Amino acid sequence: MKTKTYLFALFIALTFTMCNTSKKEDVDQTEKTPKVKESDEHIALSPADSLKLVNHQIEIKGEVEFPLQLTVDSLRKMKVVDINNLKIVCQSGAVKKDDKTSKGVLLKDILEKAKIKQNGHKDRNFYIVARASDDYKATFSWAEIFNNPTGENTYVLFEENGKPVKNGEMILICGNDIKTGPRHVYWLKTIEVYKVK
Ligand SMILES: Nc1nc2c(c(=O)[nH]1)N[C@H]1C(S)=C(S)[C@@H](COP(=O)(O)O)O[C@H]1N2
Ligand SMILES: [Mo]
Repeated sequence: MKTKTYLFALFIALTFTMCNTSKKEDVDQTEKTPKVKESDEHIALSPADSLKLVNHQIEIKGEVEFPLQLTVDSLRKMKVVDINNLKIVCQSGAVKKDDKTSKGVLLKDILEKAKIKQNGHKDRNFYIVARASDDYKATFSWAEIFNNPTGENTYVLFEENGKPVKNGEMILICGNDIKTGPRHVYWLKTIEVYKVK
């Protein structure tokens, strides 16, 4: 009888100890977790830091026959399109920019120059990532660019309202999106072509 009481007491004691230990761990873990930065936070960069993000050329790479490096000058030698009334609207609904006139080259023309490596006409499952030097990115599909009106309204811009673009030298923009902010990539660095595995 005594042994039973003793064992029972021991069981209760152990249970409490274990509960306390796990609780302690929980508390420790939350204390160790660093405060996560809000991913949609707008960080104000110093002029010097934002200059570091500027690229004088963009690279077209990945699943292409002819990887390219394009500057504003090389874009000017391609088929330049005048775009009117381009509004950049954030996902929040805020109007960020209202360009009366802009100049750019169709992403489709750039990708045709680089020539996506396709194995026959059924090989169409590619995606295209436009990436900036701050690692902001936007994604397009092959079908959107080559078999959809979106392809006729997606550009690499180099001029806005008669002036060079701000925040880098080239911006990728899709004029067909409902909110144009998300696929407006400034500090453009690379256009990467990937095949769906
Ligand atoms: N490289 C880069 N491009 C970017 C962003 C960014 O943080 N980095 N922000 C995007 C967002 S959320 C919007 S709404 C538009 C306009 O942003 P702005 O207000 O910073 O000009 O650009 C987009 N392009
Ligand atoms: Mo935004």
